[in-house]
Amino acid sequence: MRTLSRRQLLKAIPAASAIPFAWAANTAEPAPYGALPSAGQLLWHEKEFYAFLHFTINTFTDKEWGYGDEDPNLFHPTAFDAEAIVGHLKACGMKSVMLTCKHHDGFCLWPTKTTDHSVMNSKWRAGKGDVVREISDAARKAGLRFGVYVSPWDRNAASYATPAYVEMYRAQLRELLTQYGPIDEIWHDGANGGDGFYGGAREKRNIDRNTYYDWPRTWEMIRGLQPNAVIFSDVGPDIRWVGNERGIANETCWATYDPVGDKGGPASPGNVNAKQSMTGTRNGAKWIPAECDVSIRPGWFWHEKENAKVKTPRQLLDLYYQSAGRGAGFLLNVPPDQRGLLHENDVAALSGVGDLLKRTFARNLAVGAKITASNTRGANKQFRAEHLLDGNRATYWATDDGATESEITFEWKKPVTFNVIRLREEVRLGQRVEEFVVEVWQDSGWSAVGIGSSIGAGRILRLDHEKSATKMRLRILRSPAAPAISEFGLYLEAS
Ligand code: FUL
Ligand code: CA
Repeated sequence: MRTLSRRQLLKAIPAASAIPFAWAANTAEPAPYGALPSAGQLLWHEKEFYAFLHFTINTFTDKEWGYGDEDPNLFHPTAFDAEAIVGHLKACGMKSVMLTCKHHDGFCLWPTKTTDHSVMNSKWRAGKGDVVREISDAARKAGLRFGVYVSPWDRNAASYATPAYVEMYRAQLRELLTQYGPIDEIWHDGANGGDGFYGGAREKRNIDRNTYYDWPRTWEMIRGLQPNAVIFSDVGPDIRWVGNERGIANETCWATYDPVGDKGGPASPGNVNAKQSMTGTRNGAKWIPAECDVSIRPGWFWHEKENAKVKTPRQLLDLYYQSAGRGAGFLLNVPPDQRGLLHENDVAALSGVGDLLKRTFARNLAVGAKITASNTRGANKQFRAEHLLDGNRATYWATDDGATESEITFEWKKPVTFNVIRLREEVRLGQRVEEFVVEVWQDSGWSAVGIGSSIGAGRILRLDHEKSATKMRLRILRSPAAPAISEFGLYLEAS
């Protein structure tokens, strides 16, 4: 009997992918690539569109930043209704709500033991009110998650800029993280230090942004109290500021990120190179995806004079594409008014964008395609390309290691008409793909309709014109590790 060399043997066995319906068993998942998301970050990636509520004494004084000397009685919403507010957020598809529990003026919207400057000393609900309780209860009841914004800068606190204040700030966080159920996200603002009331001193106080708060210790405390919460600041550790307040991530936006300070050197909340935050760092050491915070109005707080300046549903949809459509989070601020309700104009804009989003993304028009993959990992069913169309982020198409340039072809019996393409990568395995192109078959050749680099948790390509095709392909042009793509969607933007 002739013995075959290993090379000849391999040649004699047909490539597994060429054998129809003979799926192999027990192929290992691709090895994770680079920095990876935590369990909390994976949950965060699913939120995509969620609300910020800027609400405090500023709502009644027509200010954006309170000085810190305001009388607590100024806080007097006449018809505060947490369930009504949350109901509007839920109706437009938002998945969570983050409340300014304390803004820079130091007024606490919950009955804190750490300061007198709170709802306890306001006549609103005879000092028995608790905005944090009502919003968090309403959120939970409606199936939304709840997050807290707690300003590190406190223009009311006499102790601000001394070590005692850092303890007070931690005590405030401890109250919020232990008395209001599961917290989804904790927001540390980057605005730190400057003029303030400071218990009557009325002076300017500056702090060293890199050292004063001893952030690592605070974050460790948060982890102990709410292990699944993600922590946001200019530099993470879990979610990073996108570097602007316009709600826009860069077209290429990596979830990995190595923050650097404004002038180089170490970064910290309030000291970061914001331009870099828009893009992140390819192959950065940590998974710190971007969050795009933007207000539905020019200001963060409600002002009568801005009632006519609420963004339109189309503008909000644009922002959705430029944030959630680039792998980032879309944190849209909708500030309650002096009644303690969302203003009618804001409600109309929310419902408008909610409707556009729902109608646009209701159905993946690619479903029903005949799919052919240039390579399927281990010829295993677990990694087959059909997973791209099942609407489930947890199932994905992957290739063999080494098959980093690969393609999927979709064919339909009738032409599919679309102008929006959405891709998702299996981010549990890291951010892998570096370059891809989507092409349609026209006449007798392929023509590119969209190209991109980062995919991540969600990447949307919006085309200038509608396209119709009976045949398309997705080509992964560059990926340092076998691609792992969980979704491919085609949509027609609702009019
Ligand atoms: C900024 C703050 O100074 C604004 O008032 C607002 O809260 C925004 C979300 O963050 O840094
Ligand atoms: Ca899938």
